[in-house]
Amino acid sequence: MIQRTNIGIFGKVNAGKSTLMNLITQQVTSIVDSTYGTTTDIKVSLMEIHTLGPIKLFDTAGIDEKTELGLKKRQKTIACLKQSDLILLVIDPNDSFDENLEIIDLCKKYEKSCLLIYNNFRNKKNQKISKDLSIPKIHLDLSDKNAKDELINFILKNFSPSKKENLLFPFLKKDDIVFLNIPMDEETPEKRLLKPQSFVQEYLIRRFIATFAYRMDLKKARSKDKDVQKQEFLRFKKFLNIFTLKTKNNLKLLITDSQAMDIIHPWTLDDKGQPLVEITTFSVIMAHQKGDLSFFIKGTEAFDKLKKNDKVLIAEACNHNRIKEDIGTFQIPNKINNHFGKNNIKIDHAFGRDFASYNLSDYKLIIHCGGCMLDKQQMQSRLTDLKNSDIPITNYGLILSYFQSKKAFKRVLKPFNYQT
Ligand SMILES: Nc1nc2c(ncn2[C@@H]2O[C@H](COP(=O)(O)OP(=O)(O)OP(=O)(O)O)[C@@H](O)[C@H]2O)c(=O)[nH]1
Ligand code: SF4
Ligand SMILES: [Mg+2]
Repeated sequence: MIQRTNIGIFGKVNAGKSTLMNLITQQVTSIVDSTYGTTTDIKVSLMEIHTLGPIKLFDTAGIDEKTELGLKKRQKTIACLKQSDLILLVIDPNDSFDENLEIIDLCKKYEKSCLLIYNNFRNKKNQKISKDLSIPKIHLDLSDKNAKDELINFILKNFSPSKKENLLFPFLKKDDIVFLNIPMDEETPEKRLLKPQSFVQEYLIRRFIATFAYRMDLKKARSKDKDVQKQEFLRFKKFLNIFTLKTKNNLKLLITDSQAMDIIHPWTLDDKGQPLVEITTFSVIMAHQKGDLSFFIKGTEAFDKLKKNDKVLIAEACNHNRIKEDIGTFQIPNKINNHFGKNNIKIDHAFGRDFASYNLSDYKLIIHCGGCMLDKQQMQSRLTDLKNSDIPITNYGLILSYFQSKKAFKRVLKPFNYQT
């Protein structure tokens, strides 16, 4: 998962936004045309800028198109602004400035860095420059390919991306061992691990922390046939014992797929009910890395406050293949129905990237997937909207541990020093 700096190009219709996109990418990435409202959807380009590192560049539609289609474009543009770290506001100095103030206000509201790019291409003599906004600005002819260097230098001089990164496992050190429990089913893609699994494994190995990857057979582990279940338990124990009995204390953490919490929690307790090893889940790690774990914890506790006829939204950030016993469409709804009685809680689903278009204030709780397909900025932008509206959110790893027991919930948070 490359952490990119997201740079969004915004402005009024026809200000030259797509021309700027093409200047930065040095190719025809976006269509440039004098037709009003040429760019309809967000255009994305991934690239590397020397000293800025990997970036994700967005070209957006103008915010001032007053048609019905224009309002739809505008919604997407504002959603994109929330996911951007830096806003390049393209201004046609011969056009009225007022609508640009809205973008500047949004930058302030969402604490985004903003730079003004005056596009000097029409009727240079009559150019009006807006009052001093104390925002760094530059004047360029964006259709001049040579303007790129000047532009990049201007960006580098006035913007430094946040390099703040959550240290994921501050409690782990070189030569510690981490057990990864990766049950696979029909939803598991061919030829690769799921993103959080490969990300965590790579992250650990890079830091000289050894990983042991294990595939649990969940069907056998949950089998009603006691012999089948016992065999699977003994198989798991055989591997767990390698680290907990012999090397003693080198096994510092077991990370499991959230849906196996019902097995992993009891199977990693000793005869006296004491943990043999600390455990957490891949989705809890995702919440810690991209989100705000304390906000998710608070959200999880909102589950107990749900009442009859309340609405819950189960949100998944992608549209993957769903099997019969899928977590979001089967396992979690089942647990909710078992807890509150069938259909007492209304459950809706949101699949894909279009989270903001749901009427989020209708929901008393959002249960989100691990969000592995979202970058940090996208997840943060979802959380900002929810925080502003005081809507609780939890995620699959947290809620499945919570369903298991308060003790299991505490266990998955303990490695991160969170108390509940
Ligand atoms: N000569 C010159 N023409 C420009 C420049 N920037 C934009 N134009 C012209 O202005 C028109 C609109 O440019 P775009 O880059 O498509 O503007 P936009 O802001 O992306 O417009 P929408 O996508 O419709 O909102 C085109 O006809 C461009 O050729 C410039 O720097 N120099
Ligand atoms: S984005 Fe969400 S639903 Fe899709 S694979 Fe990642 S965790 Fe699962
Ligand atoms: Mg455009």
